[in-house]
Amino acid sequence: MAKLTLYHAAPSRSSIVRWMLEELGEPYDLHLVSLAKGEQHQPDHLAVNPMGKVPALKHGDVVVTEAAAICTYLADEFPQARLNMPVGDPRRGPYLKWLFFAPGCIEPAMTDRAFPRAEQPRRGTLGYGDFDTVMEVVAKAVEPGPYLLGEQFTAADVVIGSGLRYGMMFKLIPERKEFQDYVARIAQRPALQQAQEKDKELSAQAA
Ligand SMILES: N[C@@H](CCC(=O)N[C@@H](CS)C(=O)NCC(=O)O)C(=O)O
Repeated sequence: MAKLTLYHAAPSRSSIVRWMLEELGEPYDLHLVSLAKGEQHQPDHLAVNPMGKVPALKHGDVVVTEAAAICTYLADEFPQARLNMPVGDPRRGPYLKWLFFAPGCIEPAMTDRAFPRAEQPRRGTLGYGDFDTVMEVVAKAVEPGPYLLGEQFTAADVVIGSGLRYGMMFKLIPERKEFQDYVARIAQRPALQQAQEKDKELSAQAA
């Protein structure tokens, strides 16, 4: 089987992919990248991810970057883990919507809120519209539970769940009851707990 290698720094957005890998239960290697030492800008890393960022994933000869794309890729490559929605399943539409919604709407809405622009663009020019609508749409989606698509936990929960967890941790997302309840549910996932435990050990070693 082709080897999986995660280019990782803990804690960072590559922790999203580490959680996804733990959910898959497939063996993987880590290639640690010290962001503090600027290793992400060194030629050997730029050859893997010309954006100079983590995460990146190597699967055999395939390289995938962008956390949400990596999670989508892994879910489809390892369907036995039932973290994807296969082509032909009507739930694949909303599943893909949520995988794109995190980097396409939640993240830019959070960033714009954290670093306001000198001049606020018209709502129609922003792909995410406005912060409050983004929050309302996500809150309504996670409220029924247990997961975004109902009973089945998917890669979309890894991606959206990570965005909500980090957003609330850094006070960039309101601590609404819908978000708190959803984040509390996903915090019960043994794979997330394992990923966090392993990342904690890594951070301690690096300190
Ligand atoms: N759009 C990318 C963002 C990745 C990203 O910004 N990673 C940060 C760590 S959280 C990074 O590598 N920063 C180092 C740098 O930009 O120098 C994704 O979703 O994977």
